[in-house]
Amino acid sequence: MTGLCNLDAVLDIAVIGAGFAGLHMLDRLREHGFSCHAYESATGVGGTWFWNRYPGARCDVESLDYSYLHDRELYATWQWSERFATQPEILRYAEHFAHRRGLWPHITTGTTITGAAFADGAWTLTTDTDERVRARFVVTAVGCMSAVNTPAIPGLARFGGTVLRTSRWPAEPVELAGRRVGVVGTGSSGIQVVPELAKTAAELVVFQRTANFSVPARNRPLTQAERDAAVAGYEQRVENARTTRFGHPVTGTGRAALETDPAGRTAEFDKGWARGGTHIVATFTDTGRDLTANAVLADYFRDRVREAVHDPETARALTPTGYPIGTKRLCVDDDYYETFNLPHVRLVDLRDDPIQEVTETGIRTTRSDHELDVLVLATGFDAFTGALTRMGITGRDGQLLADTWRDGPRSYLGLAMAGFPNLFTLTGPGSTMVLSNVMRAIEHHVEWVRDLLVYAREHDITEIEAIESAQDDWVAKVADLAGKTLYPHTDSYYLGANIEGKARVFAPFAGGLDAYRRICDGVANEGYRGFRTA
Ligand code: NA7
Repeated sequence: MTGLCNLDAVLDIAVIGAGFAGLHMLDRLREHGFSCHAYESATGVGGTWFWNRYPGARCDVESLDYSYLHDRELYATWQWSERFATQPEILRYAEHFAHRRGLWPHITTGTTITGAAFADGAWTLTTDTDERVRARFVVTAVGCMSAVNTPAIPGLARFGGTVLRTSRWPAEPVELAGRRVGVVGTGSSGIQVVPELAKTAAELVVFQRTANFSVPARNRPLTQAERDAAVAGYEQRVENARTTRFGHPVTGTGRAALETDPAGRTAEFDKGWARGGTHIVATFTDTGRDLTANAVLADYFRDRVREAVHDPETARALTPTGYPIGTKRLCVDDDYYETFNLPHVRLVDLRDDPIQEVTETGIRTTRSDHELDVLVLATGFDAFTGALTRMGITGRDGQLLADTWRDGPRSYLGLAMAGFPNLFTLTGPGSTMVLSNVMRAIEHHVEWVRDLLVYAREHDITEIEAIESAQDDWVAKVADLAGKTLYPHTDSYYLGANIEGKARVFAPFAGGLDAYRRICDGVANEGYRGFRTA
């Protein structure tokens, strides 16, 4: 790893973050001869896959889709071992890419950007190591889910045992044998970590605020025949990235649930349940937009929970109610529900029995004291905006991004902001983000920003900034699309509802990656319509 670059020099481009987006951006910029460098808080590359190394951490997108496509040789040679890859394997993949493309010397790890200010046509970045970096352009690649949410549970600091966060899990092994472990949070991370912790902990207590919908992964090793078929189908996969809503095809019946008889519906859902993974939600065309149709799918899931969990009271508490399925991120699990049949695993339903405080020895709820040695927080993130607003980004006329976004994020295409020239945000709020395969979104954004920077160089453009009115139109479009979905029915991180005091604004572009890509192409083809250049 290198140290910081020569501080008297002004880089063409500074990249913030060395996860999948930052690595790919850095590589593309280097290919085009820009002077560029990436800065990364972690002591290695991989972003979310560096940090979220809790037992059971896996991608909920299938490995053959959660791969870079822009590097054809890599796609043909990397051998994913399982249908849904584990965190260590995905991290190895990121590290391998960095080696393969010679990126390591151009990345400073273990360095957090704590401030970014635009003045006199360039950005000055400050770091937690008291360094300064100057760059004409900045590209943020900080991820959608990287700013950790630590809940304001009274007494948390007083706990005498070990506190672990799924989002900052230690690299060294954690000894849990014989210990009493509590897990707070039952989103994707909680649902993945619980079955693994149950294998070693003496007692496991799961504190659930909201029961989530979860579908079995049906994970298994990939066969060589499957890998070969993926390589043979590479061109089609690239085409799918351009032409499908999620960046990969999702197979359904093409029919509406409400126009299918109940036995036919159940038969189709059974197929989806047996197949595993999230495809089941696309079985019918209407469950994502019609509440009655959605309830049919939700009821199917609820029946599966009641089937899997032996104790009726625990089954009742684990059964999600009160919001449409799919409006919070659908979880993908390995034996999550079955874990609650084990004698040493207990569920505490915080809706009935809320947390009062954390004590020195455990968690006190209204009805009981739960004695614990280890407390695991699987409490999520200040999603989409947190990593950007916490960075101290100051644009034109000293305006702080955190203030500008106080009433919700405002961007043009999710990629740029009025008042913040020469700054581009990969997977920023207002892009498709987690509503598409994020690998496909990353690849789109990286190529698009690369093209824009090449265009700027070719046209001697030194400043480029989103125009306020174009941004207003984009913000209105994102809101309009969200309003046509069921998402606003539910408190979720999509809306910022998981963070106290955060503006409730649906941040992702819900129109699909294919439509989003067409719009971005149109903007570029019209000489970057909606941008002011100088
Ligand atoms: P999520 O999906 O935001 O889940 C966080 C969980 O933590 C969720 O069950 C929350 O309950 C719970 N939570 C948060 N604060 C509290 C407090 N104060 N008390 C009790 N429970 C709390 O984060 P994940 O890390 O699981 O997943 C994030 C993404 O990573 C996921 O969507 C995938 O894309 C990968 P709530 O539902 O808010 O009631």
